[in-house]
Amino acid sequence: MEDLVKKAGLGDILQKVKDNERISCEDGIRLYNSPNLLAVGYLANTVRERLNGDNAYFIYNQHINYSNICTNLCKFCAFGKDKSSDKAYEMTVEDVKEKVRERLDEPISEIHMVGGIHPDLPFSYYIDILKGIKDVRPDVHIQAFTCVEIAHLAGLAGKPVDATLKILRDAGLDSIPGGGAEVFSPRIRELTCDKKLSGEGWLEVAQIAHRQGLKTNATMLYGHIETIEERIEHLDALRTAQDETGGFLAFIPLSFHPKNTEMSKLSRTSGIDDLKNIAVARCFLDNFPHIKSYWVMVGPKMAQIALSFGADDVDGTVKEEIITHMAGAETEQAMSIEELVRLIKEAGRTPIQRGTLYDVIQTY
Ligand code: V47
Repeated sequence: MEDLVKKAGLGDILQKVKDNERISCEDGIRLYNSPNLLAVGYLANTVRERLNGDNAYFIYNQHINYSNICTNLCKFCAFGKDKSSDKAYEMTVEDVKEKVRERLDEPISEIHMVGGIHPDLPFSYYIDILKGIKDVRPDVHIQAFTCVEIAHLAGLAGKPVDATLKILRDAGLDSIPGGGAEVFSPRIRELTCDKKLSGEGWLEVAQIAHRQGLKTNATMLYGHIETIEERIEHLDALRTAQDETGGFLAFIPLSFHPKNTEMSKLSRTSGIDDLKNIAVARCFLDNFPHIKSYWVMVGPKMAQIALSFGADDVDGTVKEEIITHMAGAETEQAMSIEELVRLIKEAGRTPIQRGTLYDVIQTY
């Protein structure tokens, strides 16, 4: 394989990877531009195995989207709706509790909860849904509210982000998911999500969370109008932030799904691009412990192959995924533990059911 990498003109990057030396932005761009997927994958797999051996993680989780009403109405999103839309919905605190109650017989360890930027729900609503979940399921880990929502909640609370996070944590918040990062580039934000919190703002919220010991994830929405340079700028900003505050757990590249969005004329991402994003991220984000291939977006088959191209996590059981399915995802809405374990074993990896903070619940 090393010969293949050298023939692909990536021998210098191979040397850096072997020496555990950081690759540069130029190296990252070369990896993206390389037509030799196997060479890029080999480099990523080397980093993956150094950091995570043969481990491949998944989680037993439940997704709850408390409301799709949103004032940002990003062009790439099929989930967010104006309040006046007949497709708009909003769960009451009791509805959220019922969702949790319905699945109390399952060994769910994490609830992943996000929603739109709602124009008029009060701050108390967010506190009440966190407390309501913990009332019904006290031991569950709540990973909720993207950095974009947290900034909005701080506005509602009339307090700095730091103080707002402390209030949310007291109510039951345990960690923050990686959504809302999109592509940090101001050009992309201007063209696709001009009302959304800026990239700098997103990173600032994540770093404030890290400084108080709260773990967060990071994403990048790829495969629309962003350039390779903009992808690398995004990864570079994440890597720099992680050097400073160290609280990111996982990076998840999110493949753009165009259906029912204002960008529906664009095509879905290709398999090559899906694997490249995993592989380049694994090589570039040397300070991120985990790279997740989110099976809901890329499909279980691609997530399985991604385990040899840098990924060490496939997310989890999920169930009732709305955001990607409204944008045309054709994947199932849920996977069982048995399916996840089979998928991972077939890839030659060791399936590990994890908690949110990558604590081992069971090895299969
Ligand atoms: O914030 C919106 C993105 C995100 C589309 O942290 C779209 O572990 C593709 O962040 N096509 C929500 N993507 C999902 C998310 C996530 C998922 C799984 C695990 C984790 C984690 C985070 O999805 C949004 C936005 O960035 N998104 N519309 C679309 N049409």
